[in-house]
Amino acid sequence: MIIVWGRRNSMNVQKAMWTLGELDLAYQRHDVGGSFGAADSDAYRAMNPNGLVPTIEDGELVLWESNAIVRYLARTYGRDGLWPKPAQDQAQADQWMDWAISTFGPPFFNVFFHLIRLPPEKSDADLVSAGIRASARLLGLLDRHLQGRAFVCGDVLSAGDIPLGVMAYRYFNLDIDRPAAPNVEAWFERLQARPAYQKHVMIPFGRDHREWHELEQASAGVQ
Ligand SMILES: N[C@@H](CCC(=O)N[C@@H](CS)C(=O)NCC(=O)O)C(=O)O
Repeated sequence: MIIVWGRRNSMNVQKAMWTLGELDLAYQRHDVGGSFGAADSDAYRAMNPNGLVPTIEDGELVLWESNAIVRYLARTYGRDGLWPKPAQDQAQADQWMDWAISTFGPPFFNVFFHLIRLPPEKSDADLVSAGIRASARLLGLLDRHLQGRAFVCGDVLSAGDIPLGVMAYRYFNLDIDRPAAPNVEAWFERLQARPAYQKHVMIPFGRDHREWHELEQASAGVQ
């Protein structure tokens, strides 16, 4: 049984949860982070000195950093291509996972954070506009890559789709202008058809701690 520490509306926690769902692995999740606190406790920091979510435990292994968690789960329990066998395909999966957090993530995070998580009076409109432009430009690059491919590494979903897929749900559900990106849109449609994506990613954002706490009380027991 894999233990997951983290709140369900965190993008980084969702990468781990979606991967667990795709692999049909048994898990138990504990609410930590945001309004659920505890990420700053000594006990939690003994597992994850960053005081951030997610952290997973698998037997003796304690692991943090969401992309490392996705890779570990896909490598250890992967089947049907989640961690592809050819080294070249693994490298492609790595490439898109790293690109998601290092290149697409920072400008897009500004958009999401300033539109959803900050109160309007604290939101920086210039940062949001610049982030929207950069996100659209970068997704244009992904759009060209996805031409003729169902998923980022080819015909089947791989770890390479996971970080980008979690961000895509946010991108396509924000009230922003989006230039057409037909291949990204078709890929996003394919993700939305997956039960594990529906369960772990297609959930409300929770604008703030209070709203998310209320939403979680209404869905008590959802793992
Ligand atoms: N690089 C880390 C970043 C982790 C991170 O920033 N997690 C956020 C949630 S997405 C967090 O813990 N925020 C504080 C909190 O939820 O209390 C990873 O990918 O796991």
